[in-house]
Parts: sequence; structure tokens; C-alpha cells
Amino acid sequence: MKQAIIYGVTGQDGSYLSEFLLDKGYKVIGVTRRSSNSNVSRLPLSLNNKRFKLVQGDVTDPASIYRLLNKYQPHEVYNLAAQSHVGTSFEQPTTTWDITAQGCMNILEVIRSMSRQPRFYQASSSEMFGDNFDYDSDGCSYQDESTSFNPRSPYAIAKVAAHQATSLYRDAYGLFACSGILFNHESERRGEEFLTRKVTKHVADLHISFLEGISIPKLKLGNLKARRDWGYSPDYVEAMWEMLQLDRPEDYVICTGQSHSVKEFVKQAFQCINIYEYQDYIEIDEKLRRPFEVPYLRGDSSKAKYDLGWEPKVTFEELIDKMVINDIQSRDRYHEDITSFE
Ligand code: NAP
Ligand code: G4F
Repeated sequence: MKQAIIYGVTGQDGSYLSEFLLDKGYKVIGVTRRSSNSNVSRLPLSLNNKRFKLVQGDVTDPASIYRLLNKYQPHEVYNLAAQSHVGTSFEQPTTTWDITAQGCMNILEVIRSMSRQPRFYQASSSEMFGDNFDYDSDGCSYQDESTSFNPRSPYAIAKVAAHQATSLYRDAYGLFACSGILFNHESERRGEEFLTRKVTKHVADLHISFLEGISIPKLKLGNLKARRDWGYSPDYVEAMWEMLQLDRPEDYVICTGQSHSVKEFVKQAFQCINIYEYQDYIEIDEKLRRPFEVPYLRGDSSKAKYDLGWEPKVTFEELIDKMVINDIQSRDRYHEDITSFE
């Protein structure tokens, strides 16, 4: 039976990847760091599976990585662990570096020392491009595997370091190590501090507040002009696995090829509850703007389509529908729980 270790299993992508690998018949070892509160809320399905094992570990602790990898001798290691919030990285640059850059190097070093070396996946990011892009034959801007990096946040700097380390260990030591350069991807399990979930959760709250006849404060947002290429996380974790099944390790851009502004996302989410004047329900908070903003992301994943046969399945509109509906249903369930206590 194939075995995989997932660092970052408690996060959005980690939870979907563990379910995907379990469906493929893998034994999955999910690594979670110690927390004063339970952080396994995204893992109920995996935890119910006998082939899933949750173990403690931390990418900033090399000895714990050494012990885990040598104990389980996995076929594949997925490094999804990161301080993954760009805004937070401006406030906590050193922590971001330790987890997001050094953490990757720590895993690579352990793999290098092993006699039976597992295949390694690194979660790289479109944030690494910063404000760089190329032009296609129609004059439209895009980023792909050959666009140069210009990291514009402590998070992006850490991701570039991890990306380059993965590439170096592949070339210098012959490791089967590759990076997926993933553009923004979201889901019903997205962390609530990221733009998309913050918006869909607020829209659900507003919907319930109308039903209850109460008013809630306006939604505070930062930059509405930035453009992102937003896809669906369950689609994207499939690409991670496909990269590790190839004959040769290579890096791949994973994206939808469509770019939308934050404003367009907000507008579409409010439309899900029949609000067409979303401006009446939001306000700009200057404190939510970042010291530097990545203005435009639109990827080209032709290489992944050609080599992996990978294509995104969920559209921008379907993604927003799924997230809003899920947040409304969660609010309904919460409401039923509260009233059953009364
Ligand atoms: P996420 O929900 O923030 O999950 C991050 C995971 O890393 C969590 O499980 C977290 O554990 C874990 N972690 C943090 N510090 C750790 C440490 N010191 N040791 C071990 N684990 C640690 O992120 P995501 O959206 O699933 O993204 C997965 C990966 O893809 C991240 O590396 C992210 O930077 C990268 N990425 C994401 C996107 C995107 O749009 N989602 C795009 C490109 C790249 P806790 O639960 O304990 O916090
Ligand atoms: O949802 P965001 O915080 O995602 P961001 O910064 O694009 O980063 C995400 O995608 C990267 C891939 O490109 C990942 F590597 C990274 O780990 C993460 O998953 O912000 C999206 C956009 C930004 O332009 C931000 O300035 O929304 C803008 N925004 C406007 N108001 C806001 C807000 N973002 C957040 N989080 N909160 C706001 O109130």
C-alpha cells in the first residue's frame, strides 16, 4: 500500500488532499502541530478512515521531521505547511520565513539523508510573481512557468526561497522534488481571514439578518482593485498528486486562466442573495490595505494540461455559489442548534 505524509493536513488543501489520497487507497499520515485548541475541524472524513493517522510534528523542528520520515518511510511527502496569509507576513516576517522557507529546507535535508527517498511536493505560489507578467499574442497579461519572480511580500520571499531550494535539491542531489505554482484557490473550507471566505461568510450573515429583521455592521474591506485568478481547491489538490506520478519531476503552474477583481468577487457574492447594490453594504478600511499589493494575477496552465491532462472544473460563478450556499447552510445549522437549547 502506498503511504503519503502530508505537512499542513489541517489546512484547506491538506484536508482535501488527504481525502483524495485515501480514495486512491493510500495510507495517509497527516502531521499536525500542537495547539491549545483542536485544529482538526476540516478533517472529520479523514479521521473516520482507518488508513488515516494523525501525528504531531512541526516543519520548524528538523529532528521531528527526521523521526517521522524515517519511521513511516513514505512514498510521497507533500509540504503544504506555511504561514500562508500574505497580510500577516508583513506583521510576522520572521515567523513566516521560519515556517514557509526554512520549513521546506528542513524537509528537503531529511529526504536527502534517506536511503529510500520519497517523492516531494512543494506548495509554491503565484504570489512569487509579484508585479511581473508577460504578454500573450493577444496582448493580454499572464504568468506561466517561465515568467520571472519578483516577490513583493515577506510571504512571497519565503515561498521563492522554498521554490528555489526544491529546484536545487532536484538538480544537485537527484531528488524527485517538484513545485506546483498554484494560483489562488478557495472552497467551503477556506480560512475565514482570506478575502473570499470573509465575503461569503458576511453575505450569509446578512441573509440571515434580513430573515431575523436585525441589522449588522457593514463589511470592511481593503483594496478592491487587485485581480486574482481564483479556482476551487479540490480541483487543485488533484494536480499535486498528478505531478508526483510523472516519470520526471517538473514544476507546473495550476490556475483557471481567468482573472477577476476583488470588486467583481464581492459583487457576484452579494448577487447570490439578490443584492445588486453591494456598495451599500461595504466600506473601505485603509488598515486592510497592504504595504505592497500584487495587482494582477492570471495564469496559463497549458503545460499542466499537456503533461498532466489537468484542467479546472469549477468556474468563478460556481465557486462563489458553493461558498455562499455552504455559509448560509452552516448559519442555518448553527441557528437550529441554538434554538434547540432554548
Ligand atoms: P492553510 O489553510 O493556511 O493551511 C496551512 C497549513 O500549514 C495548516 O495546516 C497549518 O496548521 C500548517 N502549518 C502552519 N505552520 C506549521 C508548522 N510550523 N508546522 C507544520 N504545519 C504548519 O493554507 P492552504 O490554503 O491550505 O494552502 C496550502 C499551501 O499552499 C500553503 O503552503 C500555502 O502557502 C500554499 N498556497 C495556497 C494557495 C491558496 O490560494 N490557497 C495558493 C498558492 C499556494 P494549523 O492548522 O495548525 O494552523
Ligand atoms: O484572500 P487574500 O488574502 O489572498 P492573497 O493575498 O491573494 O493570497 C492567497 O493566494 C496566494 C496565491 O496567489 C497564496 F499563496 C496565499 O497563501 C493566499 O492563499 O487576498 C486577495 C486579495 C488581495 O489583493 C487583498 O489585498 O483581496 C484583497 N483584499 C481586500 N480586502 C483583502 C481584503 N484580503 C483579505 N484577506 N482581507 C480583506 O479584508
